[in-house]
Amino acid sequence: MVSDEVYNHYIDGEWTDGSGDETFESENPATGESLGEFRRGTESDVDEALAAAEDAFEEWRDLSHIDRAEYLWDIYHELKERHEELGEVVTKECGKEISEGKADVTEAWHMVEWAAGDARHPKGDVVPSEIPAKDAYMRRKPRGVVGCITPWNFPVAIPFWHMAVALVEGNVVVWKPAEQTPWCGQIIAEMFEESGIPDGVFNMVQGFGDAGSAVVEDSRVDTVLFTGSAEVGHEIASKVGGEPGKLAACEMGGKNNIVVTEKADLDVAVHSAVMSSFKTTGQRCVSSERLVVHEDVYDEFKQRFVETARNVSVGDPLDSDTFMGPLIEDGHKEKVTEYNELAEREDVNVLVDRTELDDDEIPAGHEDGHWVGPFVYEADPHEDLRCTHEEVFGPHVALLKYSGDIEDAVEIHNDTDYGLAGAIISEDYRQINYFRDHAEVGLAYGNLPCIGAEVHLPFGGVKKSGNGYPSAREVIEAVTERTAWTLNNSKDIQMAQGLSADI
Ligand code: UN1
Repeated sequence: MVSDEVYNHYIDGEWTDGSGDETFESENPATGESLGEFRRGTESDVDEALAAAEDAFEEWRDLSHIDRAEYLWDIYHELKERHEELGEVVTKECGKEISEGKADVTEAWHMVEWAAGDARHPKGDVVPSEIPAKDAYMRRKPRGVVGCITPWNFPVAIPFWHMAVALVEGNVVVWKPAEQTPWCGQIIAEMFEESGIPDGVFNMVQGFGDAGSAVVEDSRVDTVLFTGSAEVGHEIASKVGGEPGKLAACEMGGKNNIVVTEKADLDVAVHSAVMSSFKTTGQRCVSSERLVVHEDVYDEFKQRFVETARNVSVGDPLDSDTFMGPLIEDGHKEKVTEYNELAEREDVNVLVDRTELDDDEIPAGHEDGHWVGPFVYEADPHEDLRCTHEEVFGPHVALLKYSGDIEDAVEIHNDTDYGLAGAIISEDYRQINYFRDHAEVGLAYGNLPCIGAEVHLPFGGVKKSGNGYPSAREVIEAVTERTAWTLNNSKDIQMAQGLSADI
């Protein structure tokens, strides 16, 4: 990008500069350079987008699933063809190292493939009836206008988690991309334009929280899909929850754990923990910030994990040898730094502190990046510390030593308000089964990192991590209504429950 152009919103099949005068810049978090200038959406831009979407709904819903999916297949091919280029854009705009930038695009086309392929699958159920002449079905209908609010950390994949199924099911969409990744938003909107999707079916308004709130609060929106911070998600869920007929599916953060039992293979344990804690610089909602390790293997695990945390490479995310890129923005660097300082005040035992990188660790030309390295400490799992219970969203990791059996480990695992992802590392099937059945999470992993979910599994959490699934295959529940459809194939009115039909 980096051109003189100011990039617009995409509303009703047109690129429009909207009603506001303000613009904002996308910043490369590894260098601080500007990647482009974008219009900042206003309430009135959202209003226009919602009006266009409402108008488009009647015709769009009358197309078949298969015809609607055709537009998505175009986008699927486009995502594949532009894999390298788009992967680089993701990396430049959100700072994830390059294999992650590309994986984000891959995850997006997986989601589109799932949604468009699903157009040809059976929908609903054929249900038996008490009365032989009656046919009974559960059918699905689109809910209408779906408002999508997506985060910066998966700027290509998550928008498709929200939008692909919603569109194939016959809904229309108003989308606000994250303000940190408008360039990815721009490219996705261009793909929709090129697909020839009817005007108003897909609309994008760039901007900040005020534009997002305008989407959430408008009564024309039937479903709000949100992926992002717990703070915003809970606000959305409670606002929308008070409006009859409106629905919100929100997937939020986590304070995710990996349990390493005395029966663990320690190579698998260290590898899984390093991937889960440091990939994406800890900025996945599924990243692990708590490692619950049995006393029998604690010392060896600690020595190996700490060694890796000290040496893991932080640097230019476009360089394929880099393991961790920068944090997304300055404000986030401040937040992570504050949590690292808080941990010290809470008197934990700090094992690795790379809050400030040494000058020679920062690649030339990247001095303005938002750099941070791993921060690792050990703490008492039974103490009610803020640093071991609040989500940091960075490479801030607690080692929590436990003794006893798997029941004790799972009790510690479940001792947070969140419940998104968790993993157990063990070679013992009884421990694995116990974890699978008792870990309070939506995504449970055995002998794997707790990042890297695939799109055809449900993706969502329990407790403070979510209500509903704004993502992957379960999103269908949030974007469709169920109708119980019953048809009488005789001239007689016969009632269920033995009710007399005599008049
Ligand atoms: C997120 O962290 O916000 O499971 C989403 C994963 C990815 C999605 C993460 N497929 O790690």
